[in-house]
Amino acid sequence: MADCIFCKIAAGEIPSTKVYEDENWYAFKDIEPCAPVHILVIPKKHVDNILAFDEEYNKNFADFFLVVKKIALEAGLKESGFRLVINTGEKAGQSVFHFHAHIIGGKEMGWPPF
Ligand code: D5M
Repeated sequence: MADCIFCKIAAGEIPSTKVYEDENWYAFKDIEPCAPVHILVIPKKHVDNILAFDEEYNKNFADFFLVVKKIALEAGLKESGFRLVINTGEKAGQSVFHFHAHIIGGKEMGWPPF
């Protein structure tokens, strides 16, 4: 999508610190890390957020959790565990409107998260 910063990152038009890539997914280090490990996982095919999913688009997410698992294991998060955060909508803290999941780990976390 034109003028989408994460589409440009996935296409290599804007630099990022890549940690994973396959045909459908791109993952890179968050520029403002809130933990020792803070990785963003994005689909290469643009969607604003979960609220924009339909049944057809959802098919792209069949392997989403396996991709997250692979990235988390490669980041060394098996023992410590990790948090997967998907801010959806401006009021919930979404600032970039291209779906992204935050993989956050490497530190103790509390609950609730706010
Ligand atoms: O999270 C959006 C996240 O995207 C936020 O943690 C900063 C990160 N971000 C924004 N621009 C970049 C670039 N260029 N590289 C890496 N990370 C970036 P949200 O859930 O929308 O608040």
